[in-house]
Amino acid sequence: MPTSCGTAITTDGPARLARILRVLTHVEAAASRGLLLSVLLCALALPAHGEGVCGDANADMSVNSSDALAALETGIGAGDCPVCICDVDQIGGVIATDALLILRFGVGHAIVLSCSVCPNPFAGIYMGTYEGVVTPLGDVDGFLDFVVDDQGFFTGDGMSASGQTTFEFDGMLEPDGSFESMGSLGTFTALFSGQFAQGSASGSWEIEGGVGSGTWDATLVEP
Ligand SMILES: [Ca+2]
Repeated sequence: MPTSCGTAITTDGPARLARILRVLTHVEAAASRGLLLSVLLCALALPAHGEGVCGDANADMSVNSSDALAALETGIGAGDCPVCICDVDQIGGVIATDALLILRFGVGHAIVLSCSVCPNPFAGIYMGTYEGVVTPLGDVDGFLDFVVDDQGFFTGDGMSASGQTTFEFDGMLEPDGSFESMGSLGTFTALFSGQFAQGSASGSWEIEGGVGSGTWDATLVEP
């Protein structure tokens, strides 16, 4: 096979090459097939170059031939790399062109990858409950609901069935779905903290001065 790289293929080359060839048989344009194969062979032989989220299909903080292959597989319906990661020219969705751009970037070509912003993975509408103890109110419990937007900003409130207590809180999620945010419980200032997971969230709350604390949990009801 023609390649201008002039260096040996890496140790996992044969298995990856077999996968690449299987994928390439599905790419329709012969010209694109030859070009892609040539660049893929180079990518197998050269060290990874570059870091970043855009183009990093496997989220290992390096953009290389593995990511190009994931984009290529996605382009033919055999993979699931998100548009916001693998559509690196923001044209036409994830297609073979994106795989080629990722490859070129990965082997050090002067290419700028351009991705759209990925929606926050925890975005949606949540509903749940809270409970705890507040001095001098005693036991408190009730319902809460909140919304997380595509950027990870959340806002919500809660209220007991009797109207005895009310929550107000908002803030921004960390990339891992955790947060700490100041809010209010009735006339008190309270610190809310929590952790989002797939389809649910839970955490705790504590009123300034230690006069109250408790827990909360919620379930995603509408993505
Ligand atoms: Ca594209």
